[in-house]
Amino acid sequence: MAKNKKGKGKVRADFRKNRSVRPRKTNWTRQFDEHGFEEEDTQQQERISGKGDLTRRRTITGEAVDDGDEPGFGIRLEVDETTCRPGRVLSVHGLISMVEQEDGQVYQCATRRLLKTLATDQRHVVAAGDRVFFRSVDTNDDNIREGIIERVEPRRGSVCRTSRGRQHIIVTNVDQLLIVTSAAEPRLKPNLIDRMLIAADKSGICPVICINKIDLVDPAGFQPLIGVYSQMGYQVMLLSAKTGFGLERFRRMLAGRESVVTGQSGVGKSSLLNAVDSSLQLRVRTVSAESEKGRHTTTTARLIPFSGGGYVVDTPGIRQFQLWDVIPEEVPGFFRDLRSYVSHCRYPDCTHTHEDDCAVKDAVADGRIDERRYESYCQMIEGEMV
Ligand SMILES: Nc1nc2c(ncn2[C@@H]2O[C@H](COP(=O)(O)OP(=O)(O)O)[C@@H](O)[C@H]2O)c(=O)[nH]1
Ligand SMILES: [Mg+2]
Ligand SMILES: [Zn+2]
Repeated sequence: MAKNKKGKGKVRADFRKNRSVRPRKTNWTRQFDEHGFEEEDTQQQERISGKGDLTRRRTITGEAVDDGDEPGFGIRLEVDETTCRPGRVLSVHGLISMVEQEDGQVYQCATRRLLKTLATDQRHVVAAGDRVFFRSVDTNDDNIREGIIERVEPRRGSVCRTSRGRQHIIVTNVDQLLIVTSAAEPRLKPNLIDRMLIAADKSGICPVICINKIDLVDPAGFQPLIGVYSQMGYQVMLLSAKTGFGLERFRRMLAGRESVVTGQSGVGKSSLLNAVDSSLQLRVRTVSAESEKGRHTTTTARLIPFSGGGYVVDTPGIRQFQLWDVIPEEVPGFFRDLRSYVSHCRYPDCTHTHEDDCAVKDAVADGRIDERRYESYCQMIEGEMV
């Protein structure tokens, strides 16, 4: 199966005439306006035809792209490579994206209006982690680097959250999801791990289960749980940011990769990251900040360069990180330990909860499926999916 259709061709797209209401201005856009350049100032070949007020049609030269979380009707715009350069979006702040050039310099970029018009959802035009082509724009101040994003590359591996029934990309183009939990304080919640594993598998991101604060417990007590996950092919790491246990392996796991770090607050995410890269200097929750529980200071994801190469991604709190798009019927397919049994159930539409002659329930009964995992499955499809 072809991943991308490389063939160039003219692709047509219908879209609304540019909105009459200008987007809310931030200081950045005001600054851009003062410098005298416009978002829609573009070197792209575009032609406006048709005369309808509501639907104008432009013919855009670009490549058709038929997969990925392609921003904008599956059209990859042609860019002028003499003026555009590749970059990586480190974070998005309203209308402005911080874009890192290959040499590490960071540009504050606006987004070309055509990209916004093509996007099916305004909020998805540019996301943290996007690979983009941008052109720099002259500013009168040598210390200020500004640019315009001209193209967003197709996305692979996005972490999303839902809000009011809509999908938001928290970060995209990442390799692995570090599911950080703690052995105690707060106590381990395996069902939460199960949810995150599904989110990772669904997104095509490799999950790694990290159990921190192992200094607070007897590690032997965690062996059965580790066994269950390892048997399914998941990586599990026992760690202690406090004693340094497992940190060398943890550092190697991060080096050269792009890792999303997630987990409840207080499990020690910041402590772990600081312990393997002192330059990160992430804020560790102090006892006095403990009372601010539930207040997340991080609201947008950001890619932070890791000293050993790659990036670590700081994400908003776990509450906002939900399963996206997983319907109950899909859940057994994401439970690696359940899925080999489902074809042996009597009813093809078996939900493996109340039905007779259910191969999954039989496997639970004779110990081939871990009971806690099965309960986690039931909880997921009965309550929390919707
Ligand atoms: N005993 C113990 N405490 C830890 C460990 N890692 C972090 N902590 C403590 O757990 C609390 C929360 O840590 P923090 O890194 O802010 O967690 P985050 O909210 O997940 O980023 C802090 O008081 C840390 O000192 C560990 O390995 N062992
Ligand atoms: Mg933290
Ligand atoms: Zn069944």
